Amino acid sequence: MADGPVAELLLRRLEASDGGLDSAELAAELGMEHQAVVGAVKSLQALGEVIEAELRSTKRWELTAEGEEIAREGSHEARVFRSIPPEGLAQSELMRLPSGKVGFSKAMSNKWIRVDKSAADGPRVFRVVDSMEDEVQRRLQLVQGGQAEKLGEKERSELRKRKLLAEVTLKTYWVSKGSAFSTSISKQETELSPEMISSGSWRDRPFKPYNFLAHGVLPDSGHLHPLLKVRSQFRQIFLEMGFTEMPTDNFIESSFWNFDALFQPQQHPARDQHDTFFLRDPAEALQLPMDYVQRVKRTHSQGGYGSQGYKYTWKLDEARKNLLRTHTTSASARALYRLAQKKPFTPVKYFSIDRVFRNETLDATHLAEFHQIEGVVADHGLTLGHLMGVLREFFTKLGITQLRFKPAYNPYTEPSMEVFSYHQGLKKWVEVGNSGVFRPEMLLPMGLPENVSVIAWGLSLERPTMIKYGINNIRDLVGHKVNLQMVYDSPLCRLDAEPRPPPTQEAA
Ligand code: FB9
Repeated sequence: MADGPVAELLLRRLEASDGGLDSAELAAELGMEHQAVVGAVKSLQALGEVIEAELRSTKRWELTAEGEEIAREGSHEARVFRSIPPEGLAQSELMRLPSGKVGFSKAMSNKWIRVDKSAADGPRVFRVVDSMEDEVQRRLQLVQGGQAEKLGEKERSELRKRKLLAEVTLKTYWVSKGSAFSTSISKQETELSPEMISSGSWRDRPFKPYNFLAHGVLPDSGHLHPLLKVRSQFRQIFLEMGFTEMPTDNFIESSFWNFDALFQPQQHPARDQHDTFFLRDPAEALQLPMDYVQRVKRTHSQGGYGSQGYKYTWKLDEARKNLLRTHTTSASARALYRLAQKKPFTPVKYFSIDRVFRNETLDATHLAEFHQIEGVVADHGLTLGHLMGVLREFFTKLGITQLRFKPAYNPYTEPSMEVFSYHQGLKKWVEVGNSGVFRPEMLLPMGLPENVSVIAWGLSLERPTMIKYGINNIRDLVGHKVNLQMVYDSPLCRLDAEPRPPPTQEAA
C-alpha cells in the first residue's frame, strides 16, 4: 500500500487519540505535507470501514510570499529605519533601497523618521526615535507559528490589505475510527481465486468490500450527434403518420428545380448571389425535361391554368444555373413531377430531412447551412383546413399542442401560413415553421390533375434540437467548435418531453 508508513502512523495516532484527529494538525505534528496525510486517509478509506473520514473545510490565515519574506527579513519600514545612520541618509539614496519606497512612507506614518527638505545636498532622512518595534514582522511570525488568533481583526485586516496575509480555506479530514478499525492494515484481497476456494484460505483473508455503486466503464461506442438523434425522431413521427421519405441525395440543384419549377420568378431576390450559392463548375444543368420546361416557361412568362403568370421574358440559361439547394422543396418538386407522370394519380404523403444552403448573414442561430424538414401531402381537394389539421397532428407528436397560424407569403404556395407554438420554457410564442398550399402554376405544368391540391410545410432541424438540448449558440451544436463531450453526454432527448435545462458550467 503506497503510503503505508503514513497510514500506519495515522492509525497509531488515531488509536492514541480520543475521538479522532484532524489531518492538517497531524501533518503539522508529523512535519509532513498535508497532501501526504490526505493520500493515506484516501487509501485507508478505500479499505472499507477501517476509518471514518469527514471532509471539513477550515479557514485559516496564511502568509503570502511577501509575508513570508517579511517574517524572515523584517518589514520594509523596519529595514528602512535600520538603514538610516545617525547622520541621516539622502532621501534619493534611501529610495533606491529595495524596501525604500514602501518602507519610507510606512516609517514616516509610524513617525519613526523625518525628512529635512532643506538639507544642503537635497532632502535628507533622519531617525526620530532611537529604536522601534517591528510589529508587522512580529505579527506575521505569530501567524507563522499558528497563533493567528492572537491578532485582532484590525491587525489582521491591515496585514491582509498589505497583501502580507491571506485567508485560505483548507479542506481537511476529521478522521475517526471506523467499524473495522485496526492499527494493522493487511492488504485486502480483491479477487476470489480458485486456489483460495480450493485451499479454503479465503476464510481468513480480508476481502476489499464490493462497491456495487461503482459506475461501470462506459463501453467505447460511436455517438450519434444530437442533430441526428432528433432527425431520427422526426423520421419516426413521419413514418408513424404514413409518410414516405423523398430522395434528397443531391446538394447541388439546378435553378430550374430549386426555383422555376416552384413558380418562383427569375428576378426574385432569393435568386441572386446574396441569398444563394451558385456554382462556377459545373455552372449549368444540362439534363432538364424540356417538354415540362416549356410549360414552366409559358406559365412564368404568359401564365395559363387560369393564372396571368409574371409577364416577363423567362430565360432557359437562368434556369440552367447550378446552385447549392436553398430548400428541400426542390426535392418535393422533383417528387411531385415524378408523381404526375404516373397515371392514374394516387394520393401520397412525402417527407424529407436534409441539408440546405443559404448565403445568409451568420449569427448565433444561423449558419450558411441547416437541415430542412419538409412534409408534403398530395390528394384530391385538399384545403387549408387539411393543412392545419395535419400540422396539428405533426406538432402534437412533437409535444407541441398550442399552435397559432399567421398568414405568410411564399412564391410557391398560396395561401401560406407561418406556424407558431407557445413555448412553456421560453414563456413566448416561437415560430416553429412555415407552410402553404402549392400554387396551381407549380402543379399543373407538372401534369397533376386539376382537382389535386398539395399542402406542405417546413421547419428546421437545428432549432428544435437547440431548444431540446438547451443550446443557445448554433456553433455549440454544429461545426468545428462543437465540444465532442457534449455529443458523448447528450442523452436521447425525447422531442415530446419537457426540454432539458441548459448544461450548467460544471456539468458541462
Ligand atoms: O424551424 C423553425 N422553428 C422551430 C421549429 C421547431 C421547434 O421545436 C421546438 C421544440 C419545440 C422550434 C423552432 N423555423 C423554421 C422557424 C424559425 O426558426 C425561422 O426563424 C428560421 N427558419 C429557417 C429558415 O430560415 C431562413 C426555420 C427554417 C425554415 C423555414 C421555413 C421552411 C423550412 C425551414 C419552410 C417551408 C415550406 C413552406 C411551404 C411549403 C413547403 C415548405
